[in-house]
Amino acid sequence: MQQGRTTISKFLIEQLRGSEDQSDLAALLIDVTAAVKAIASMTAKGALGGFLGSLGTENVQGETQKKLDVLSNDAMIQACEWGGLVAGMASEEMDDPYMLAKEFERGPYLLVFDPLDGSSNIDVNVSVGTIFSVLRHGKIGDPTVADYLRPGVEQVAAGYAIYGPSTMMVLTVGKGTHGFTLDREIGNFILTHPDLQIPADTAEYAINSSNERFWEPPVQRYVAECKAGKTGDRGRDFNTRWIASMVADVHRILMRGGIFMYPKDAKDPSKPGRLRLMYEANPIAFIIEQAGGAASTGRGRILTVQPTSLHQRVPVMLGSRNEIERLERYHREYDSGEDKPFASPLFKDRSLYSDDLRA
Ligand code: AFP
Repeated sequence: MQQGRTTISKFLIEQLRGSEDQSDLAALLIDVTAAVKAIASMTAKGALGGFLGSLGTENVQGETQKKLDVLSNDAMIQACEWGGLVAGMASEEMDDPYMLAKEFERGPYLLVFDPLDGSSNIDVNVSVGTIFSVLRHGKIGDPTVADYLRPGVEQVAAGYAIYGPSTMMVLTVGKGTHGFTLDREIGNFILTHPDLQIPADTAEYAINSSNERFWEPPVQRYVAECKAGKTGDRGRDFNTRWIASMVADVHRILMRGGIFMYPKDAKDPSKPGRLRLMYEANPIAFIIEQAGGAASTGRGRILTVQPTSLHQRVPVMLGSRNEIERLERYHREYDSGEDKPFASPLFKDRSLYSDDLRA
């Protein structure tokens, strides 16, 4: 299809032509696009829109809610609840799934989303995003929480919007990963990045290094080797980036390769990572795999994790396939006790990670 001319609506209709999801899924994704345009308009107004700052409330994660977190959540609900395409919705900003108003027809899909990812950056004008995931409901009537708890391999669509210098949407319906840029003059998303492919190798890694002492040894080993550069085992120098908006770090990786890590850490042993499985890790993992990359917990594919709760967290390592395979090997060697370099007391002292926290 014509790069620079194909609208997102035409692209979805063509991609889904003949599939069992055909028109309904395209229609739902177009409703999501309408919500994204509304959120893009609010974020672009910044302080002039009165949307900045916090509400003084906390979400189910115990995180301070920004005004735009709630306004973005409302935009997603209002755009998608009335079209007869979803049976229910779940979000980072809502403790329980959203029950449609009784006057609205229930549809075949479940929509799960993080309405404004990276919102701690919104007040400092750094790129933020919206992440969404679509599952089939496959039942009659309103969904229970259990109906949402499906592994990521069952997603029928996933994507994100990034509100940056330009507003883009990147999505997949299981036939590759494709990028669209918002043409504000005509108010439409235009296909600009068809068939995105992540290079298998990279020299750029993204992780919040202030947590280093809390990481498991295989992650410490991997990052230590990157930092050692030419003088170390990798024999080449690495660069690092950390935007603290997952969507922005992931978008960079889709554009030029790289690896993003938010591993399990011992900072709060009750949390197996910071990122949420259902509406951050799973949709992004689907996007990454469809672009030829890999997405792992360190000990297995993210998309095969069986969810046990709506807001559960999971360790996340994703991006250039050869780097993820190396990280998974380091985790296997650590778990089996083979990783001699990390049996040394040096790393035990540096790491607050004790064996009893080993998964
Ligand atoms: P917020 O939405 O609270 O800003 O969190 C963003 C995020 O979930 C993800 O987008 C970032 O990659 C990660 O947290 C940043 O976490 P740190 O602030 O611990 O670096």
